Amino acid sequence: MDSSKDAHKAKIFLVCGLAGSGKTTFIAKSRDYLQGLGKRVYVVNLDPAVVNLYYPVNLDIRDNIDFSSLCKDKNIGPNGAILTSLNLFFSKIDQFMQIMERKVATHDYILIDSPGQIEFLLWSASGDVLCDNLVKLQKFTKLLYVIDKSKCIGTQSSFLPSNILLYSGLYDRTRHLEHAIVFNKDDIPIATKQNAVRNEQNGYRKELDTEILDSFGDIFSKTERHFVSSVSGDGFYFLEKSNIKKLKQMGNRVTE
Ligand SMILES: Nc1nc2c(ncn2[C@@H]2O[C@H](COP(=O)(O)OP(=O)(O)OP(=O)(O)O)[C@@H](O)[C@H]2O)c(=O)[nH]1
Ligand SMILES: [Mg+2]
Repeated sequence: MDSSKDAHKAKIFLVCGLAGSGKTTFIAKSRDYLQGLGKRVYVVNLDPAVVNLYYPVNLDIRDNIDFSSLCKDKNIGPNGAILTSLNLFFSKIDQFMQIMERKVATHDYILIDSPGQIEFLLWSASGDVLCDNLVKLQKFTKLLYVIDKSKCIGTQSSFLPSNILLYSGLYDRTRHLEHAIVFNKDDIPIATKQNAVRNEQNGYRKELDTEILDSFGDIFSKTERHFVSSVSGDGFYFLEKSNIKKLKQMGNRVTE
């Protein structure tokens, strides 16, 4: 890539997280938000099993992999078939990266949606191959780990620790990428004792932060955290570097 092309490179966001955390909805809202600011956005879908996408996709793994036939032909269940699909897809990483190389020069953002089977990033070769190649192409490749915030406190008390354990593994494996944790579904009220007495968001965030930091201080204290609603669109300004000052004023941890 020549130096004139290097001057402009799309930021890459690789969006991952457990099934149902809201990755696809988050991508759809991010796309709308960024396009509303006049940014050129390229969207990649890496979920071979998704039925409905909430956004127009530019590059879709489903155009290359026939998920149903794969399950049938190899006699494997859906989870295994998702990982196999990704392995097959990224066995042609050169072709994928040729496209990415072109798009990084012509767009402002590349958003990559991924399946809830985060094993592909945790211990599968396809995750390594993808991350290594992306970061080689664009230093600003950021892994956004999406967590369903509405499940974090209350009856489902194992939800947050489970997520953090998984994230810790991911963090270890993808240290060469930038990272942020996105607490999604910020619009959903959480029915807890603490929640009942809190009147404003910042109070709750402090509680959540404290709980996280007490349990898994090191990794979380090093990681940016953002609170968004992929339904209302609140909180998406963090995607834009120009909003760093605003984020700092609001007390968010940000890296520059
Ligand atoms: N209230 C609320 N619901 C949300 C939000 N984000 C996603 N959802 C809902 O959560 C459900 C799951 O959202 P998806 O975007 O499909 O989640 P996903 O992480 O892509 O799921 P998988 O692809 O299956 O791993 C859907 O019913 C969404 O409408 C949010 O910010 N607020
Ligand atoms: Mg999805």
